[in-house]
Amino acid sequence: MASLARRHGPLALVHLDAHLDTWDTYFGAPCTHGTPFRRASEEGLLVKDRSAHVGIRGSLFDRADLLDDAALGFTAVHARDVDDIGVRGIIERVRQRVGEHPVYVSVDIDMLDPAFAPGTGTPEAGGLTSRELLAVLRGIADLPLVGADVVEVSPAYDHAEVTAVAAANVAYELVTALALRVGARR
Ligand SMILES: [Mn+2]
Repeated sequence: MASLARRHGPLALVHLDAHLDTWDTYFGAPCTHGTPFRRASEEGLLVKDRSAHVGIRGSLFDRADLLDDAALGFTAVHARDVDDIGVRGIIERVRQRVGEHPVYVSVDIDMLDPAFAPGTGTPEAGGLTSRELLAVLRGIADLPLVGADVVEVSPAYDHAEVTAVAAANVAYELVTALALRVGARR
């Protein structure tokens, strides 16, 4: 993200995850898989008020977690919101949030329900289906995507490659969306 922000300026972030990942410290440490977007925000890599989490349902450790997150400039589409607004509503909220800003998409595979992604380190019940996630990614594929990642796939906990299949399809959607942008710049 740092190198992309040097090239494009501060980025919008679409962060699909069960967890906020904006804690100040996680188990006492400042640089962990629970803190990357707090650090990115502090380093000026994110444009304020253009970032969104999608799929949030993880444990809160402190009364201030959600307030701190909002103060960093995030909005959160919670997993249970899907029941009310559907995939179309998620896409709409993300698109309004990002606008025309260069955007980075980070997919933590644990945003999916453990039924669709059992192979991950911090599974949380009540997540999205892989069909819903792929539809969200397809629905934002024409945003000005400059970079993306898929994280937290843990083969040791996977069964019948369920998680690997989901993650591979997520990566495919992201790579094709990036290819769209490269094609558009030509
Ligand atoms: Mn997570």
